[in-house]
Amino acid sequence: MEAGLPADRSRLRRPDVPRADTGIIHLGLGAFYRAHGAIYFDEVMKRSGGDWGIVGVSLVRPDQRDLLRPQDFAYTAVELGPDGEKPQVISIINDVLVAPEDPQAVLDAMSAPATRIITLTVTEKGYCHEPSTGRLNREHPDIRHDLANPAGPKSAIGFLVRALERRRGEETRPFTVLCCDNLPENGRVVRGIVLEFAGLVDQGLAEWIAAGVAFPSTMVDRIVPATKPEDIERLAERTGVLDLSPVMHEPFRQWVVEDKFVDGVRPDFGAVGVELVADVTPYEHMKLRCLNGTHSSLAYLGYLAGHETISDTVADPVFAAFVRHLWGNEIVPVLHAPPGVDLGAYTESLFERYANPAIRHRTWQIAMDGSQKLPQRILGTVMENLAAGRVPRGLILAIAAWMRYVGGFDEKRQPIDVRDPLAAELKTLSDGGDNGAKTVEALLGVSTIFPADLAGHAAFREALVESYRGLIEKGAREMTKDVTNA
Ligand code: CS2
Repeated sequence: MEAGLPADRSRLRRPDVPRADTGIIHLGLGAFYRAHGAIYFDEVMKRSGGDWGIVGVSLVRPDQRDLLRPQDFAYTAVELGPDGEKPQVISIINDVLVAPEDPQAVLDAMSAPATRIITLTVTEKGYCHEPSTGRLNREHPDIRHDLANPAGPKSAIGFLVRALERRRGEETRPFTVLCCDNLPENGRVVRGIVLEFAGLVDQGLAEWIAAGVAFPSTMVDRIVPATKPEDIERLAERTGVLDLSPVMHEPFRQWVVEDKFVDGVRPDFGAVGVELVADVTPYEHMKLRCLNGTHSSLAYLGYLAGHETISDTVADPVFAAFVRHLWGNEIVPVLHAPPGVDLGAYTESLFERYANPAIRHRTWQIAMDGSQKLPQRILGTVMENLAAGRVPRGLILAIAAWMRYVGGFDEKRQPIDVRDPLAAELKTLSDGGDNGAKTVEALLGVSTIFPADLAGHAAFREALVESYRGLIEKGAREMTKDVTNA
């Protein structure tokens, strides 16, 4: 792939852009953060200044550090819009640490007095919690490890608590924990998980954290498909500089942040369009349910129907009608709109974002980690419909499609590469079933996903079994069509 491409990667960082001192340590340096939070911080620095440079931390693999270091941690963010591609170089990252290689260096960086904010994108599963309850999973291997090894944590939660423990010991002010993952009321949930872990270490520490650490909730939004080898080549041909780790993103972005920071210290968010609000909950619900809920629904059904990307899926009229049905009949009726937001216009703009053909966002990518995503994206909406006396058949079909997906074979009996922390358990449950009521029952028994009152709801179970059987007998596309014809 590199043959014939310009090789001087150090030319990416422009010498005339001043380097910001580090004020932020970011845990979980994936493409989403580099195409969202990091760009906002880069703009804040250019507009208003401040010590908001970022040290990224990879919690698992060294790949990002190895790719970014020869580029002096600069990279290109490419906007994929209707008028073509717009690349810009982002140079807000000062260094990348790899936690398993040197956990002490990560704790040192997090404990430094200059560090004021820890941002996180560790994905849903990275919080080592139970998605159905939001509580710490004390049996999680990384949590057990981190409780036993204070000097060398593995999990984000372990790093947060041990760094705060050190700051308390050294009488350094605490930092703000800014969660940028798609969890509901993400600040409140992460606070609960951190306090539970801290309480297992030292009750006094838990009290100190409860009193002094801020965990603002946030709503983050930007569609960022995984970078493909052809993206790298195209970009290099266009710019004449080889960037081995660019990020691709849609034009749209949104960041809503609860204005609650330790000592009021935060970047000048207002200058770059971050919305600062007193209560993020209605924004989070809107985004998680309207966007992520339909994303996951389209991902499972679209994948089973043979569609590679979200834009391919909504180009199919059956799925276009289906997603509009989900918004209009199942999701929006149980939502409270944030102040001044028209949900009809919001969902219509989501449709346009999905349809953007420049964004090759694979259904397989979105289908990952369903066990960690379903509760906040889909199950809450389903429960609220049931409570209002309605059976939301479209979302129930999406849950059935997830059940079919984790069984590991598509409609042509081809194996599916199911990526999920519970993949093995889900496969065993699925294999032990009868491709009907028993399979559904076995999967509904996974209590970290399905709350007992939902799993036991008669009308829900009945509709789910019917959908699941229908997927096997008629296939995803026919079943999807049935929902909107009903
Ligand atoms: C997607 C999200 O992969 C997924 O699960 O639903 O990453 C989605 O693209 C973002 O949340 C959009 O803001």
